[in-house]
Amino acid sequence: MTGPVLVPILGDQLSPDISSLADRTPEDTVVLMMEVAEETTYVRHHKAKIALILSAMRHFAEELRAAGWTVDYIKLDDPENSGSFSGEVARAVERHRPRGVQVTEPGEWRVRNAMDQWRTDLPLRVRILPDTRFVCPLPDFYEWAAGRKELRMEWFYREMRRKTGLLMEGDKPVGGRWNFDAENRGGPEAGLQPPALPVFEHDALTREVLDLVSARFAKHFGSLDKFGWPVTRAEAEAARDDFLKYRLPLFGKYQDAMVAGEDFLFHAALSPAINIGLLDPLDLCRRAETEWREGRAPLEAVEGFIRQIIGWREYIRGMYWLEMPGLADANGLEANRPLPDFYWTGETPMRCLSDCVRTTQENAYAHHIQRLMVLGNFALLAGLKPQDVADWYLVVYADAFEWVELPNVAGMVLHADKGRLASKPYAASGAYIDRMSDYCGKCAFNVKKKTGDGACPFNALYWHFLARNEAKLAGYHRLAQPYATWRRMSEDKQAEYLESAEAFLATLEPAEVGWARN
Ligand code: FAD
Ligand code: DLZ
Repeated sequence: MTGPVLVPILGDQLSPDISSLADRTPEDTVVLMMEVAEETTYVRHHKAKIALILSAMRHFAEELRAAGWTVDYIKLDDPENSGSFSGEVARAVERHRPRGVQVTEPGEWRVRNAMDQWRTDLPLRVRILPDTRFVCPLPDFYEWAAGRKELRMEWFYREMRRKTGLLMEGDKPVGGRWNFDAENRGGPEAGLQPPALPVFEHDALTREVLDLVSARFAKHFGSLDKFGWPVTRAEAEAARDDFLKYRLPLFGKYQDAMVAGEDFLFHAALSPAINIGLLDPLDLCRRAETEWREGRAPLEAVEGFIRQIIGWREYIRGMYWLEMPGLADANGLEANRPLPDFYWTGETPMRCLSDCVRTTQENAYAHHIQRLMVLGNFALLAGLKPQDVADWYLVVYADAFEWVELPNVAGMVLHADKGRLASKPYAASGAYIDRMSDYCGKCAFNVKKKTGDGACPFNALYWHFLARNEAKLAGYHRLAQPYATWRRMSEDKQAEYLESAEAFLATLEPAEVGWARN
């Protein structure tokens, strides 16, 4: 057969070295990029997430064209747009009469199924190539997981350190330890002033996209007022350099801290750029290592940062593909309470929760500890249904793709996978939030009060969670101490906690249907 090879590039594959282009030449390749309704609405994404992806896609098409590639770009409002990847690939096959289709595997199970179907439906060869932007190829992850009883991130991370040579001296970790987490638990300090994040000006392409999103997705969650995510490779590189210079040195120390109104603290805020392909994760880690080697950032900060990327990020991705499709329906703790309305509105007197929803709404971002220990901890303790919670996280964050969102929600936060991913649920009472944040001082609730009117709801919810899951969790070694404390309590005290939690749970308004899915 003659004709070019058709290379579809998806909205999170915006890397010039993507595997689908690696063996291609511009002369006999047509790149296909598709803005499609199915992707913009399979969940009702935050407006800023849609704007980020469409603007970055349009800029990437320009980047490819400037490098000599032919790009067939389908815009969302093109009248002939069929609305799905499969429909658009079929139409492009009609238009270009290619001799084959070559595509990099997608980040989501749902899209992988669609791609597999192309092999049956299209009258030509369809090659689906591995995504080489990850450090650990999936077959290697499956091999690592095979036969292990416990799939703990820490062991996997050490393998990745050995594989990449990052922070290694021969076969030993630099500094004599693999992990400097103990040094990375600083709470907020009075007067802590993190440097401002760079905000990128909107060019004509971005303005056009922002207008489109405002008009077409007006009812989706979130605001565009503060939209300033990097949408080009050059902007992403500027954001990266800004992080390495101004925030990496204190990244470790304040990694777990939360400060009301300080939405990014010393975090990288690079996950959207990494996930859509504007930054290469391994290159980013090598640059972070250089900051330590050249004396500009301490080892505990750099090790902590590198662990997030070659440790957690890679491990989470492996776990997604290992555990799907079952992970999407997992509900190991049989939690069935619907998502409360305040996750969408922020209207709750609990200051920690309302601040975390506010930054989510304004920035399509909350940092890790807000996602895990405030929004996630509440979902765990209140027994929210995992699928409602997963939908919420998938909608609201600019960096959310199912491969990374779902294992974090179902595994790390909700223990819905019965501990495949985390050795114990990250359940915590108000005392943790008080220690790690400045939220509690000005909250309507009293974090020191355990039960009754005005008590911080996290306190009673914590014991309610342990008590109602005793049959499932009491055998966990790492929960032995809290269960011993629970059993030592008088029956009256236990009843007080349970009644207090029940009274609070009865006040929760379930969210209206339709926020996350049509
Ligand atoms: P930093 O705190 O500066 O960390 C640096 C980088 O490490 C991040 O950019 C990210 O690439 C990586 N990283 C850190 N922790 C994780 C992790 N647990 N899993 C994967 N990568 C990690 N991250 C996403 O990219 N997309 C998601 O949809 C997502 N959903 C999450 C849901 C829950 C319930 C939780 C607890 C975490 C989730 N995370 C997700 C992980 C983490 O919260 C974000 O990666 C981080 O907040 C992004 O902000 P940052 O770039 O400032 O990260
Ligand atoms: C998230 C998203 C959105 C909102 N829109 C598009 C789009 O119009 N076109 C596209 O190619 N990709 C989009 N994406 C990203 C895809 O959902 C993502 O590539 C797949 O889910 C695979 O991870």
